[in-house]
Amino acid sequence: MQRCAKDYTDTKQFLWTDTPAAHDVLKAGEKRWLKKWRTKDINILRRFIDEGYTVLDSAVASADVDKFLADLHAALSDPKVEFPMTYWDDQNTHHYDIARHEKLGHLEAKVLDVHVRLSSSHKLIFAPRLDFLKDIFREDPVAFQTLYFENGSQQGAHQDTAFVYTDPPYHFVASWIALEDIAPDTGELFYYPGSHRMDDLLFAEGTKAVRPGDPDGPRYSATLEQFVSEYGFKRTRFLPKRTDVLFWSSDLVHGGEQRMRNATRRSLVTHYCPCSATVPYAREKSIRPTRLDCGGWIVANY
Ligand SMILES: O=C(O)CCC(=O)C(=O)O
Ligand SMILES: [Fe+2]
Repeated sequence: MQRCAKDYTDTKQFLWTDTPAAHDVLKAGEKRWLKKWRTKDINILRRFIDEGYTVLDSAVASADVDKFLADLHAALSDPKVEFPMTYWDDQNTHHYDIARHEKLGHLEAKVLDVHVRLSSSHKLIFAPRLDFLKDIFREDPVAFQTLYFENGSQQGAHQDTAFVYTDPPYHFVASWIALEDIAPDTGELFYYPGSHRMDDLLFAEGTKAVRPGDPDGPRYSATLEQFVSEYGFKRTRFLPKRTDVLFWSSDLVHGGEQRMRNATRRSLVTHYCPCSATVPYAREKSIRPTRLDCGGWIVANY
């Protein structure tokens, strides 16, 4: 893979928090911060700028987690309900399938886009504390992809920019909502603080996004791990309490640890972009975001 410095002179490509000027912007806005900014603790933003991730403790309501999990598990047991999911089987074949309990333990098993199927997900993905996203986007966020994990994904190290696209690029942030206390060895999320500011690694066609059949694809995670270690970034494991929420910047290197024991690791990932950004699938299918009663915006691919 080719290494290429990020061109920060093209400021429109980046969210302000990801630019080298981010701390100046924050300082300039700091006086107004108490009144105008949604984040009541400015260190949360500082950490997001410097480390590419931040954590909000107890950011969603426990009762809302209960309701969401009850609705989801009822849907997965109901033969009349067909939610989509993807996973890899033991023969290394990728599947797009109907989500059922017994398939949730497969490698990278994800139930897709629950935000357009279960209204009880809205209280989680648009919980008031998650308004923090408006400070990063300076406009309303649109939830454009959700992934439910019953177990650890065991997904190799990656940057979401290899798989998730927005126009302008880098214009998205992910949230990871802990739906139970997460124990070690359950395939917990890992990440490398600061890695969102590394040079870009480009695939064979010169893109940050991986294309089907790309010759660099099979070695991508190993190459990225090597790159991260050259920078000296330290691998950190996320062992949150139920209702804690982690946010990561589009280019933060992360993945799922190996599962060393048979235990659940329930979590909900949401990718959000600013209202003015576009997601290719929405443009191609001419679908526009829908506004929910709670004020949040959603769009979905599946
Ligand atoms: O939760 C995990 O194990 C990884 C999730 C992830 O990388 C993602 O959804 O982008
Ligand atoms: Fe990811």
